[in-house]
Amino acid sequence: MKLLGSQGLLPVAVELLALAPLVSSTCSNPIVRKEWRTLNMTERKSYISAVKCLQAKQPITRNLFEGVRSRYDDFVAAHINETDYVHFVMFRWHRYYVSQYETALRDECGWEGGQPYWDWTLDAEPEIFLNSPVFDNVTGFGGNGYYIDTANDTSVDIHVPGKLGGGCVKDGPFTNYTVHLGPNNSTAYNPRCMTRDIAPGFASAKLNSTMVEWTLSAENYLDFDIRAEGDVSVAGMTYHAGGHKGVGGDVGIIADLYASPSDPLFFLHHANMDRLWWTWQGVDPSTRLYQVQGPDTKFAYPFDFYGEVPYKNVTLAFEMHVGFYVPGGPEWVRIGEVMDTRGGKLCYVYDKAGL
Ligand SMILES: *[C@@H]1O[C@H](CO)[C@@H](O)[C@H](O)[C@H]1NC(C)=O
Ligand SMILES: *[C@@H]1O[C@H](CO)[C@@H](O)[C@H](O)[C@H]1NC(C)=O
Ligand SMILES: *[C@@H]1O[C@H](CO)[C@@H](O)[C@H](O)[C@H]1NC(C)=O
Ligand SMILES: *[C@@H]1O[C@H](CO)[C@@H](O)[C@H](O)[C@H]1NC(C)=O
Ligand SMILES: *[C@@H]1O[C@H](CO)[C@@H](O)[C@H](O)[C@H]1NC(C)=O
Ligand SMILES: *[C@@H]1O[C@H](CO)[C@@H](O)[C@H](O)[C@H]1NC(C)=O
Ligand SMILES: *[C@@H]1O[C@H](CO)[C@@H](O)[C@H](O)[C@H]1NC(C)=O
Ligand SMILES: *[C@@H]1O[C@H](CO)[C@@H](O)[C@H](O)[C@H]1NC(C)=O
Ligand SMILES: *[C@@H]1O[C@H](CO)[C@@H](O)[C@H](O)[C@H]1NC(C)=O
Ligand SMILES: [Cu+2]
Repeated sequence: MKLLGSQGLLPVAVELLALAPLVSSTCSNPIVRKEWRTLNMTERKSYISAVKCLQAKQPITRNLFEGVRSRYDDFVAAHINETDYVHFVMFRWHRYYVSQYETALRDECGWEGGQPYWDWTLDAEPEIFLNSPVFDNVTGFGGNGYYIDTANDTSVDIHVPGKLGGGCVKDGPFTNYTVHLGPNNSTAYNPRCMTRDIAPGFASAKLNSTMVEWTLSAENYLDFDIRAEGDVSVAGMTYHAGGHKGVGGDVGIIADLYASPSDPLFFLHHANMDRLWWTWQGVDPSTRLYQVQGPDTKFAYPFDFYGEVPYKNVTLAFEMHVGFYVPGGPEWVRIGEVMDTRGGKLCYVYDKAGL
């Protein structure tokens, strides 16, 4: 394992965690989540088939959201509806969300593994970024969209430097895949192709190992969260925005704050960020496993980029609205129930910590 920083404390702690995991009585056989390129070709194709299966299955929330057309759309619509409420309890909400998606792939579409993650540090060089196995046109999610000049597009609030696409994804298993929801907070029926707008240089700068090391060296949850989420300027964006805007650029759907899960890569990106949080927690579980800080309100301190906003700090008892995308599933989940990936409402681990 590569050393993080000079003191070498993290790898030691991470190995201890791996040897003596925090055993929960209800989770003796956790699902193991693996990096995309460590799956063999048969497994990669099965995962893609399971995603396509969700995209072809009947939805359960069509009565709630007009534009929903598939079981996959249930997840997209839930994300759109909750975005204004869950940011910035973001990592806690997305941890549960990705785990429910994983459950749907397994229980409803025959996937046998854990939700794969994309360790983007392995691809974070401008010249090789587009060759990532996640963009493979047979055993990945396809590559970029065709080029559209969006320099003067006034619907783009922040322009991503060096974007190379913008149009429909033109190769791979999701060529011509029709997304139904968005843009932004709209859940009306709006069929159009799935777009990507990859920016290899921007992505590499935001997703490389330097960025990850710096984020993992945060001393408390709030600082970790601030580093991982970044701010709303091109310079201040960090790895969360690096995945969304590095792949979505100016107009790719994964860059849409609300409708981003329309691109299946969303779930590999968020699984990796969840893995990095899990890694960070594992360095000092007695302090970090249940450490919770941050506001209950969007763009409130310390994410008050647009001015002061009234808020309260969340606690483990804070209830997150998770939506209606699981038949019979809970509508609300407490933050304390998703802090430990092997306890509460969760039961999974990652095959590998850190870099
Ligand atoms: C791929 O992995 C699966 C286990 O998930 C195994 O059953 C299968 O034999 C492997 N296939 C190849 C071609 O290695
Ligand atoms: C995938 O990409 C390779 C290399 O660019 C190309 O030769 C091949 O035809 C493509 N295959 C498909 C199915 O698009
Ligand atoms: C964008 O605007 C600039 C300045 O007005 C102009 O020179 C350029 O041709 C425009 N680009 C496109 C694609 O319309
Ligand atoms: C989505 O919201 C952004 C930010 O508020 C805005 O700039 C953009 O015009 C909206 N996009 C569309 C297609 O409505
Ligand atoms: C995608 O759609 C375009 C335009 O309708 C069509 O020309 C092309 O053959 C389609 N590609 C695939 C792989 O279905
Ligand atoms: C969607 O966003 C617009 C513009 O920000 C806002 O006026 C509207 O109330 C929002 N709709 C919903 C359903 O949240
Ligand atoms: C990561 O990107 C930053 C910004 O471009 C750069 O300064 C740094 O050297 C890069 N780190 C690695 C390991 O390439
Ligand atoms: C929230 O917590 C921070 C420290 O993490 C503290 O500085 C701030 O005053 C708290 N805000 C409220 C409203 O309690
Ligand atoms: C949308 O989100 C709000 C806020 O969390 C929630 O009260 C409402 O029930 C949600 N609607 C649906 C249909 O999920
Ligand atoms: Cu995200």
